Amino acid sequence: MLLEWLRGLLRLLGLWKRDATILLLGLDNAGKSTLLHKLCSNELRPFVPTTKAHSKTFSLGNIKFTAWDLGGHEQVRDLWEEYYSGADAIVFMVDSADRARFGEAKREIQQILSVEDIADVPILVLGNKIDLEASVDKDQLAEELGLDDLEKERDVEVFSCSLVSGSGYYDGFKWLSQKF
Ligand SMILES: Nc1nc2c(ncn2[C@@H]2O[C@H](COP(=O)(O)OP(=O)(O)OP(=O)(O)O)[C@@H](O)[C@H]2O)c(=O)[nH]1
Ligand SMILES: [Mg+2]
Repeated sequence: MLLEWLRGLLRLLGLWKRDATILLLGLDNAGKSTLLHKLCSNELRPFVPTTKAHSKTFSLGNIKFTAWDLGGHEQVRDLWEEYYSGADAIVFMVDSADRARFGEAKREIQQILSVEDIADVPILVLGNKIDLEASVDKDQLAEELGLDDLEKERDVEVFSCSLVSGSGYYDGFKWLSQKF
């Protein structure tokens, strides 16, 4: 309790700094590489599908994030679990306009939620591409992914965002930053 209070005060004064390792997960084409580049350089640029895990570092507020972009193609998803042990948080990205793949995205996030070792790791779910007409809002996305009736203890929050219009993802990271 006292520690929480002290940490809050130090954070307020800008004196509490820390490092956090996060994993960017989600199906291929969700926008993970685009997000990481945007967070590091505030630019939008196209990427070829990620086949090789790579990390980048950026700071938001008082936190220095090291983010692992692992690639979302089915063939490389087996790699994800090798990174779980060092993770402080998971960012799970979903193309919120790609309704045909919600079932596949649900399977993947439910699999992540079933892993005991990361039961305490906060998960930021980003419903990306809300600039597209076909996109669903965060409540519908939560329902589609089976996140609307999670137990209270799970630290999972859904935010809608668009990297193209530049909205929403910062709020998601603000939520995540409070976890450290
Ligand atoms: N309309 C729209 N397109 C986006 C947005 N964010 C990313 N994209 C596009 O989505 C496509 C996939 O983006 P990537 O960042 O390569 O996706 P990824 O999740 O890294 O995919 P993998 O590396 O294959 O796992 C690209 O064509 C991006 O330009 C967005 O907010 N809106
Ligand atoms: Mg990628």
